[in-house]
Amino acid sequence: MGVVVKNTGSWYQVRQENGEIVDCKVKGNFRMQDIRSTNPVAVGDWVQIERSSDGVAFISRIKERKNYIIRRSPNLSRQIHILAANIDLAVLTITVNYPPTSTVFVDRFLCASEAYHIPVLLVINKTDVYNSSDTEYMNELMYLYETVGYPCVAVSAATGDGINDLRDRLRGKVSLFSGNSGVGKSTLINALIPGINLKTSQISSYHNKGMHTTTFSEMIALPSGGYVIDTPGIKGFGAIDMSRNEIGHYFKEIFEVSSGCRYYNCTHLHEPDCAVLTAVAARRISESRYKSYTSILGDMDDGKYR
Ligand SMILES: Nc1nc2c(ncn2[C@@H]2O[C@H](COP(=O)(O)OP(=O)(O)O)[C@@H](O)[C@H]2O)c(=O)[nH]1
Ligand SMILES: [Mg+2]
Ligand SMILES: [Zn+2]
Repeated sequence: MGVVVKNTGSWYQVRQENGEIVDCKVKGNFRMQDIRSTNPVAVGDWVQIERSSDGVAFISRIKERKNYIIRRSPNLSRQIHILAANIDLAVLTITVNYPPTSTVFVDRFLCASEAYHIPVLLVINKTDVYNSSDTEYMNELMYLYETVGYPCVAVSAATGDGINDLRDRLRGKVSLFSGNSGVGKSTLINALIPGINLKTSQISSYHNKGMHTTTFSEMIALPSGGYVIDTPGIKGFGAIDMSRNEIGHYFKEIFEVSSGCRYYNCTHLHEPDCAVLTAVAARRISESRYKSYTSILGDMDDGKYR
């Protein structure tokens, strides 16, 4: 068995157990778990390869996935693209400033990762350029998310601060790197793997999103053990099928408190005897998390999720 580390069009790079990388094609018509996807095999898939008589290597079998994340094509609504499979950890890199990251963006990501059952590590990068109020806000965010149950690590890819701590947390895992453009994902991977030299984007204005400099997802082996997956141009997870009632399940602290609501199908917006509203009023649930929750519900009403 080998693991798919890169996919460029119809070719797949498979890393064998002995470390050898083999270029492969896909054999015949693959149907995996009834998924209608544009790619039958994804980065992170464990596969069996065979060689044909003329020496071409083919992927002949895919091991059942423990999870996978998708991007839905906006126009062909039934078609999906599998971004990556078998992820142990989703690493969401954010910056408090340069550029600022909204908590709604973070909470949407956390909500989707709960739905996918993928643990998240929050990495706050660029600590080297933060002034005292940026740092104060960063500490508040770290306190909030640690309390909710998401580990956080503050780093500077530029100075190397916190990188050893981050490296320890990635050891032996397949980690998917996500986050807005310009937050320093590629720079972080370069800091973790000296000599890899991923292209980074110089962004002229932090008010603009950085340019996407890489185009294919790639799984990169960490010298300390494990892999990182860089999904260029992908800020987070694709939309996932969630019903209105499920959203509250994917906010850990809302879910925990919601057993105290009077109605089993409480939306926590306006119902009487809502334990969530009580907890928000008492500041046991953070206002920013609650706002993100209502904002996702609002998106559903606008048809952004199906
Ligand atoms: N000051 C500072 N700049 C950083 C840091 N990490 C990345 N950058 C810069 O931020 C910009 C975007 O980085 P890049 O790695 O391309 O971001 P990506 O789009 O998330 O992959 C580049 O100009 C980097 O040099 C950091 O820790 N501190
Ligand atoms: Mg990048
Ligand atoms: Zn409620």
